[in-house]
Amino acid sequence: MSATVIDPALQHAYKEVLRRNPGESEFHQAVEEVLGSLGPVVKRHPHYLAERVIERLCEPERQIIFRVPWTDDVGQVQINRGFRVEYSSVLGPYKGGLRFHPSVLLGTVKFLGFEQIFKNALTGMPIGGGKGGSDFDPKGRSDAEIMRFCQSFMTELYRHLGEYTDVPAGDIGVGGREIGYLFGQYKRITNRYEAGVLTGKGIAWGGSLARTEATGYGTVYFANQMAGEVDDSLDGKDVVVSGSGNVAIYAIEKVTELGGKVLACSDSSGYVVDEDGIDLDLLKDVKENRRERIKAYADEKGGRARFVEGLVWDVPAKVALPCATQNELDEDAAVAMVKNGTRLVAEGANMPCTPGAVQVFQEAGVLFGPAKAANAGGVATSALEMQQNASRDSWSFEHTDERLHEIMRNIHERCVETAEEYGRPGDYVFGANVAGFTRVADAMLALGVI
Ligand code: NDP
Ligand code: 2IT
Repeated sequence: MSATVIDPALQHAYKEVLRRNPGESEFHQAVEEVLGSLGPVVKRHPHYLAERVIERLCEPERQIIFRVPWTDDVGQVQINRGFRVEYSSVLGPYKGGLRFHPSVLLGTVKFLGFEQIFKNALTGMPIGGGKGGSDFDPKGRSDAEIMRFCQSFMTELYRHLGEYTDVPAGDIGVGGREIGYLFGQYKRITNRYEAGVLTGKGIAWGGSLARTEATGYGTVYFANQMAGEVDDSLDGKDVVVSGSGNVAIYAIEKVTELGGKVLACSDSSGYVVDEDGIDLDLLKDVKENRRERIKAYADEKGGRARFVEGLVWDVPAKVALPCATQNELDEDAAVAMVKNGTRLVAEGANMPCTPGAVQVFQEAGVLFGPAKAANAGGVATSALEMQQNASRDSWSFEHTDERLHEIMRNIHERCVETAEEYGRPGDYVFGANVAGFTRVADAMLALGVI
């Protein structure tokens, strides 16, 4: 089952994407999802077709692929592949994270970069779209190995970066530690303390308070806003979160603060369910400090917590926040969730729900918040970090968090209004795609044939 039907006027553009990017199924999926919303837009604004805006947006401005050689702790040379897809710079410097995970291929980075364009546009901030990463697997590697890898990666990438050119940040497998090593090498090669060239930096050396929390908090602000549309909130709700990384941990923190109860979270080995609600201090200790598997949480917590090798979506809850990775929630899981009483889904991860799952949720009347809207708080706070760096200032946690909250309210409003304007009330997928696309397309036309 596929949720997406592409308007005949856009079929040619989509077929060209398939032809020119063979085998890149995640990229195809991301493009199909956006083009699936644009039929009514090009009918109303035919100049987007005449100016070939969609074909232009389907082709990244620049794609960089490079070798990353490094030496492991036993003296063995290792070779990885590095990527940076500089997708669109019409709204600002390329902006988007770096992912270090063995599954990363060019098509993965392209799908993430494509999503990033519209997400960044939705924030209303001056940031273009890009994404990068490597098939390097950080699991089980020592700090020294991570450092040598990051140094080699940056030795190649630095020439493409700059605070006005391309500004990477974290994503899966890239957090504060990696950003530190990457920034150290950039500074060393360029002989410039150019803080705004990377975001997600440490607080002591140019980072922004609330950036670590921002994606998870922002997703929950967005989910709460969605619930508000039906006179409800997350207070008193059971919630299931997938993943137990950066996004998941701070989504759990904010849900708990707002009075919800997170029953379960996961990693790639399985999930823990804790009927007393996830104990955040223990989770942070296991995952952030010790970098252990999620099973350690259940082993140490005991009581009503247990580890299960399976899919976290088996745990019934009113609210679900997928915060791990793409296509982690499929149609079968969605059908079971609807049966089990799930009423709201907000995507903390990028493209975690398959098209079939999205269709199941939407047909069942489940409120569904797509990634490019729901998880935009991370990159928006990166843009706030860039603002602080540009003015050599640092803001309080409260101020930054309030700005984040306001940005998420605005994104929510933009999605709701755009969906209503086109006669699709409550369709956040449509609202996010169209509002994001329109901002990018109009800027592109203003800048000429680029
Ligand atoms: P982390 O590396 O901190 O955590 C990733 C989590 O997802 C881990 O629990 C990991 O489990 C799990 N996971 C990753 N890959 C897989 C897989 N193939 N199968 C099952 N589980 C998997 O990453 P983040 O929390 O930063 O990112 C999570 C998601 O949020 C990604 O989709 C990312 O693109 C998106 N995102 C991140 C933002 C940010 O600011 N960091 C901003 C917006 C979106 P394990 O440890 O077992 O691999
Ligand atoms: O997917 C995302 O939005 C991110 N990984 C964050 C990007 C950023 O530049 O902060």
